[in-house]
Amino acid sequence: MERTLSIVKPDGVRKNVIGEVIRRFEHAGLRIAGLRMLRMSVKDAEAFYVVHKERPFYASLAQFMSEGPIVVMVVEGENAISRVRQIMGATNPKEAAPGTIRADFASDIEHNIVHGSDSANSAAYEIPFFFPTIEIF
Ligand code: 3AN
Repeated sequence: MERTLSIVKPDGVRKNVIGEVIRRFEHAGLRIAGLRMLRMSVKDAEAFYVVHKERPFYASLAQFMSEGPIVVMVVEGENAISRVRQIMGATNPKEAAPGTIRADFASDIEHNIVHGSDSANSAAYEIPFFFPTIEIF
């Protein structure tokens, strides 16, 4: 069993696809082990994406991720990290495989609807960033 952190980003909430994202995870046999809606400040988003600090899109990404509410969730299952990323599709929706969340709903490489931890290390940082253990079931 593996756990990963997924986010329906502000564009996903705006496009009304919270349920659709969750449905795709559940349909694939993954389980929602924690779930919450919240809005990050720019500082929260900078801290969440600290690994991207040196990237040219860091400031814009932090701005975007704090522009509206998001839905954060802990997703659990066998190989949850890689399976969630398969269901999400490639970062750039133009390169995302047909039938993936990003191919179906994302508008561009930054506004790409959904986040999923990219490794066990990332998940170990990202899950407790949002969820105390008493909120994971
Ligand atoms: P992923 O979300 O697929 O793991 P990362 O970790 O490389 O992709 O990037 C984190 C987030 O940063 C992406 N979800 C996207 O919103 C944004 N991003 C990534 N690459 C770019 C880029 N070249 N230009 C603008 N935003 C980007």
